[in-house]
Amino acid sequence: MSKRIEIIGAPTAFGQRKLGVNFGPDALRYAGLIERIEDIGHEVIDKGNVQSPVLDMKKYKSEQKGLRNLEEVIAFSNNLYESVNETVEKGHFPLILGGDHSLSIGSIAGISKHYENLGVIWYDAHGDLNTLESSPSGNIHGMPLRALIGEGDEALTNIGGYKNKVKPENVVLIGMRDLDEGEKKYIKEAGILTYTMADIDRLGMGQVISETIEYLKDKTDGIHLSLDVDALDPVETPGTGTIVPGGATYRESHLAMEMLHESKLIVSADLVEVNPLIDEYNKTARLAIGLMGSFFGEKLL
Ligand code: EXY
Ligand code: MN
Ligand code: MN
Ligand code: MN
Repeated sequence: MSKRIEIIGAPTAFGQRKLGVNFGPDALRYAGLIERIEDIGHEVIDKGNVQSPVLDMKKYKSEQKGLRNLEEVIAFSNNLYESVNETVEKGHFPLILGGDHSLSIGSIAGISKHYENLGVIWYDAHGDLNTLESSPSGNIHGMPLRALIGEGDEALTNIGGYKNKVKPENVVLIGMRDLDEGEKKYIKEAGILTYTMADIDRLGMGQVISETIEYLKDKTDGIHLSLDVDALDPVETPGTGTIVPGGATYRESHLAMEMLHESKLIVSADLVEVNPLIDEYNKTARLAIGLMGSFFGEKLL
């Protein structure tokens, strides 16, 4: 079945310290994302990039206490929330291109408003479950999922004018291999279904995704995919700011995307942390659009 997909560029770098991730949306467009999805038979509307607050380079490079670039992250999140909300209201499929992972605070705020029980698949090397207290860095891209669950800075948890966007029992973490101590503790306390890379090694990606779908399908009314390219091994996706060796392979990730497509349960997606300034000739964006091909139903034969 063909979809109407709205591409929303989310050019933010405020959630971390490596400038260039804000060019991710154009790197993905330049690599041919839109043509790739259109060739499958979908209608694609590119809404362009969401307005970003001004980036003051001196401030961006400075040491900051507390949550880094908090005001900018809030302003950006509000803008993204508005755009995503409008797309979902129209009944179109939002595909949000990042940008660092702090953008999910705004994107999922715009989606979850329309669902009682949004499921979230967080495909990432990291849990992104820190609060300021547990964060080793102050970087907000390490915190979005916790904020969406309703914990952390009030302004971040209340983007869109409501709180508790995602329930921990509706979240599945896949690809984990760099969790901070506070995140490990929280995952256990909250009982979040988690597949580490060790689990993927043992079970295989096919089993991991089948179990994920089985776990979410009856208790959720739609599932959002948040795809951080650092979930993949840095050999495949070197152009991203927080690489961790030992990640998911290209083929494992394709299998995951194919199975999510076949499930027909996915209602929205973020593709984040593509940073062309630290990439090898846009390799990461090119790989990511291949994954989007599988995700939107491309067939090899
Ligand atoms: N856990 C670390 C931190 O909070 O600083 C690293 C977070 C990286 C987040 C990346 C995008 O997924
Ligand atoms: Mn992430
Ligand atoms: Mn990550
Ligand atoms: Mn770490």
